[in-house]
Amino acid sequence: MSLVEGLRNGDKRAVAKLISLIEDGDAAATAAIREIYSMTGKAHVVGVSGPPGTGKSTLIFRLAQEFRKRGKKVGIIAVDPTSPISGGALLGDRVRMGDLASDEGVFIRSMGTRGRLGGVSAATSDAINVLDAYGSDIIFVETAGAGQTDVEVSDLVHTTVVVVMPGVGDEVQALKAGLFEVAHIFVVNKADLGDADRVASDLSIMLELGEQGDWTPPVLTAVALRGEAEKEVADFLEEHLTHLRESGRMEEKKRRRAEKELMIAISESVLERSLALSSGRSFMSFVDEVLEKRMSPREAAIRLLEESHSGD
Ligand SMILES: Nc1nc2c(ncn2[C@@H]2O[C@H](COP(=O)(O)OP(=O)(O)OP(=O)(O)O)[C@@H](O)[C@H]2O)c(=O)[nH]1
Ligand SMILES: [Mg+2]
Repeated sequence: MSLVEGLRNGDKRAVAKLISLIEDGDAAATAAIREIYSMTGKAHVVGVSGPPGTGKSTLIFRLAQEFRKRGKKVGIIAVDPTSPISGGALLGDRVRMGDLASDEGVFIRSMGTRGRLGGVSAATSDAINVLDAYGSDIIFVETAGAGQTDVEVSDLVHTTVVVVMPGVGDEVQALKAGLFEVAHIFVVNKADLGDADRVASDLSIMLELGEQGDWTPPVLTAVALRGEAEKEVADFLEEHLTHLRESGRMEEKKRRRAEKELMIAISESVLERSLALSSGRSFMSFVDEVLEKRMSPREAAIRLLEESHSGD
């Protein structure tokens, strides 16, 4: 059975295999994505971001349990750009994961980028599409608070949840890398440990000072560890999805996502092309031209590209 057939039949192993191929940048993944792409676009994609250790994974596990109770099929991807080892952080945590690991209606996976030229955005975008085509109703994408990655991933999701915690100094300052602007729901977690109310009011003040759109992000305090927050967060996730649909913003989001996906694909194709050219037959002779100052690097590059196009 092909991977795509496996995916259609709800085989988790096919999904896992496909995501490994995506991480590697394998051509088989590219072919599979082409086949399944028309089946995507149904899931509610939720980004969960924030500084390291704030309780993002804990909250996601709780939310997954909550959405299972609501009859939804759940996909979870933890994006870890620094780790080449897939299945690390998340899967190592079977205790916190509880019965989710064996639940047929939940797919959990952490992923790195391994050999993927397009990097984390390309791999994440493809993995979202795989879980979408697999039939997930809701997909959580955890990003490790590495600033740029979170913001990039926010273009690929419908709703962004930002999780912070009290006790690390200026918590609000920690969101300056652009995360603050993309958040739809704030969760101040670990309310059992510190002054979550103060952090929540700082966030609320900052929100009031900012530009008011047609969605005002709620600021919730939580103790994800004890499972005291997921119902409320889940309600707001559903509310935001309804808001997107009813306000017409969903169409805008879809267009932005399509733009982002196309840009990611262009960048990756260009990188692949560059790599192919630099290992091609003519490359060394053009290096000689540059070395001997007969051509500028730019001129040599243009000639090299022209030559390769005429050979297409
Ligand atoms: N006291 C307390 N600890 C919590 C709470 N939520 C999570 N933790 C603990 O905080 C630690 C980090 O939680 P994670 O869920 O792994 O946090 P994370 O944001 O996913 O961490 P990274 O993925 O490493 O950035 C774990 O030891 C959790 O058990 C909470 O509400 N209160
Ligand atoms: Mg985590």
